[in-house]
Amino acid sequence: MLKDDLGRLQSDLMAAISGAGDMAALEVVRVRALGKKGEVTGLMKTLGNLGPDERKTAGQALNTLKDALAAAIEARKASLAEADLEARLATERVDVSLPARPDEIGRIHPISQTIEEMVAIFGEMGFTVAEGPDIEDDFHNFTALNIPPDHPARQEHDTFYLPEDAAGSRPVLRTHTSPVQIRTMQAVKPPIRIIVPGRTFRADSDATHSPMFHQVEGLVIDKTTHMGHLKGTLIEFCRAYFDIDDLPVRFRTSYFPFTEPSAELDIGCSRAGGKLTIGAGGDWLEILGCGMVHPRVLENCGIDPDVYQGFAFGMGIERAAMLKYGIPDLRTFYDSDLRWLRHYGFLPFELPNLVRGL
Ligand code: 2NM
Repeated sequence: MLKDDLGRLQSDLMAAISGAGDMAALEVVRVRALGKKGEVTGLMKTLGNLGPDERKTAGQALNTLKDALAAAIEARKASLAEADLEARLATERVDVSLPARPDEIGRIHPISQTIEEMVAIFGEMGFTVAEGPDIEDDFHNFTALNIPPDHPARQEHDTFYLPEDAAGSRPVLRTHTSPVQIRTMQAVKPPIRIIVPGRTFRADSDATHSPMFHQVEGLVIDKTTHMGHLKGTLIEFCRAYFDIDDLPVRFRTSYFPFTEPSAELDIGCSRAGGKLTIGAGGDWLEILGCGMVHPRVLENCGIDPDVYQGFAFGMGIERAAMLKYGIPDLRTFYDSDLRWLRHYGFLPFELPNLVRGL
């Protein structure tokens, strides 16, 4: 084995490596040089026929060659990969300043749209949006809201409990957004005027219940806030949301542990011929729950009930969206079905505002 032969082999293979135009061609060269039946591997196998001194020199030379080839192949691989990436970046370049293509435009989910509508209506009245964690502790989700220890809502059956934490208490997935009202009352001195849209969780799943759903709740606290403010705010909200100026509304006595007195608000509707029409006919449809915040709830949050009082309300967003937009099945909200979204979704440029109308 001559030094010249090795030199020629090295320059041949190096030329082949740098000439390889893609990964496949490079792999062919690698197999030809270093594969089981490759040229360098073949020479390695002949070392056994040499005398000890010759074997040592030739072995070292072959190893050096092998290392040089392997390094050259890796370097070529890296530069091919980079060229590949450059080519893809060049062909897949997107001009983000171009207008959206009308046929491929995305849609706003009806839940997002409904939240935006509610935020626009309450925003006009001076409410701001508050948010809080999905995972809550027992105090904020139940105790502070005057929900007693034996209340059915606390049962395993209705509430998703998480494993016990280090302190021995069990966090919950919030069953309503009211813990955000509690956190707000703990943190800020009244006057308070907030709405709280967000995800809520209850262990319930059938045609009209989803284990994850959305609520909007609201809270107003001030020194002279009274039931008249509650009625005016919620009647105005319903008429704006359903866009019916003379929408019939009635308040029906109810019970919640966190409000006293409590009521549910019904809106007028017709069910003639099995078809639901909002705003017409002699029937009623429940739309939200409300009441004057219970003095014990105020106290639990460090607000003096002899100085402050207020009202709160809550409603389901999916239900409100289904009623307004004629969406018949709750479960379709979470299917991520693009055909459904194209049908029931909203264009991004149609986001609600009260100037143009909802
Ligand atoms: C409802 C109905 C009535 C409510 C009460 C409170 C708080 F924190 F202020 F006590 N937040 N939300 C409330 C009252 C919620 O949902 C049907």
